Amino acid sequence: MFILRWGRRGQNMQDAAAPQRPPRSPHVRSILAAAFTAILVAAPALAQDGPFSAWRDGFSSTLTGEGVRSDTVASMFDGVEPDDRVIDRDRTQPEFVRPIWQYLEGAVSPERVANGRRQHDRIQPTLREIEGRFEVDSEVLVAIWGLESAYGAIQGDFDVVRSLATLAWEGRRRNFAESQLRAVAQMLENGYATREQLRGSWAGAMGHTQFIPATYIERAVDFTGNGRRDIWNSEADALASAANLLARAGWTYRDPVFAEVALESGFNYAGWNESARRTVAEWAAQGVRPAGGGEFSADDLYREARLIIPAGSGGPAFLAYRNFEALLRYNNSTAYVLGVGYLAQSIAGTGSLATGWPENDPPISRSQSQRLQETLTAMGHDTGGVDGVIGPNTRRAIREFQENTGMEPDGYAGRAVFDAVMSAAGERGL
Ligand SMILES: [Ca+2]
Repeated sequence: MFILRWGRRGQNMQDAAAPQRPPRSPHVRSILAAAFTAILVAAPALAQDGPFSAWRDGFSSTLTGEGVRSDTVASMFDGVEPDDRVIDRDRTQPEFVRPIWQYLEGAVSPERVANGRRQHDRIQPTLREIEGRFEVDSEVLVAIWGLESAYGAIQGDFDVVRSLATLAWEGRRRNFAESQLRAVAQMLENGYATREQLRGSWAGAMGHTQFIPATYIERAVDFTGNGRRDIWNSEADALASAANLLARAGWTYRDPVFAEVALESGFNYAGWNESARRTVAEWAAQGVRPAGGGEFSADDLYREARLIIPAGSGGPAFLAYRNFEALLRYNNSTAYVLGVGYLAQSIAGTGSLATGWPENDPPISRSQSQRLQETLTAMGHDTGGVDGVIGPNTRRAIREFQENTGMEPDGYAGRAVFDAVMSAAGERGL
């Protein structure tokens, strides 16, 4: 079994790699999202209330009404026009869902691991100081850095104010974009950044660790003590800011993020759900075992964890500990957190997964997901609508179908369950 304790080299680690398109994060947006190759399908048309200038003038008045100086507002919006590239990216959804194993392969590529080790060595004194102050494991910080910006190499070159103004005007994410722009105004007025410095991803994530403005205001720190929280140019400020975010999200120093586990034959999938938290002792009583054999340690038995099975019963299973939940606060995606964990492990040592991924049972596409939802609904299983997105309701409907037909009810929307549903529907003349 593999449980990694951070901070020491030469431990077991996994090599394999992961995902779904990471959903948009509440705190930062992963550059990994950009790595998802996709055939782009237009989302439903969105209504803009009027010309861009109308939104800009209205929001400018709102900001000054809230006490933002008019020269600050002018510096933000003077000469800014909407950016079509931002609208395109916001309106398109990928047709193909990238399998988690392909995502992990990219996230934990040999090059990223080698660069991570090199960076970890290069800035070790700084990392040690950050660990000392925030009690967050340095390999995890380096892994986040590697996934967010390729260790600072790819920070994004969009004008963040222009991107956010475009999103606010477009309307679908207006509340998000306007609250980020309020944070931008605060950044400028506090002298945290210059207008020219505000560059980043198309959705407003900035710097080495890709913080959106509101996260910057809440969590960025000036670790170097020069009066600036410089997440664009100071690795120390950026990594300490990520450490601060994780510390505030409940990180426990030197605790594992997750452990791969094996499920005994006869494991009761019907009694499992991915949000249930139990002690490892309780999981063990239900037939959950360390993946590499042996027994859980005494320390492990008292930890609380969720059991996650990201690619269904044909793939690996993991106990997700508290630090896993803290990393979800950084980017709310299971694939992303597994990627950070694997990369951190790989930077600290080497290893591999005990269980392979079900490469013959890849996740189904968006249009197949819609067809699956329609068909399950016609068969009497409530998927909570037909939107092509596999969420908790659809997973529950899949599990009902799987249970009725003698499959393991794991809720995984892969090719195998899709074929089984289509064939059952055909037999019933649906
Ligand atoms: Ca600084």
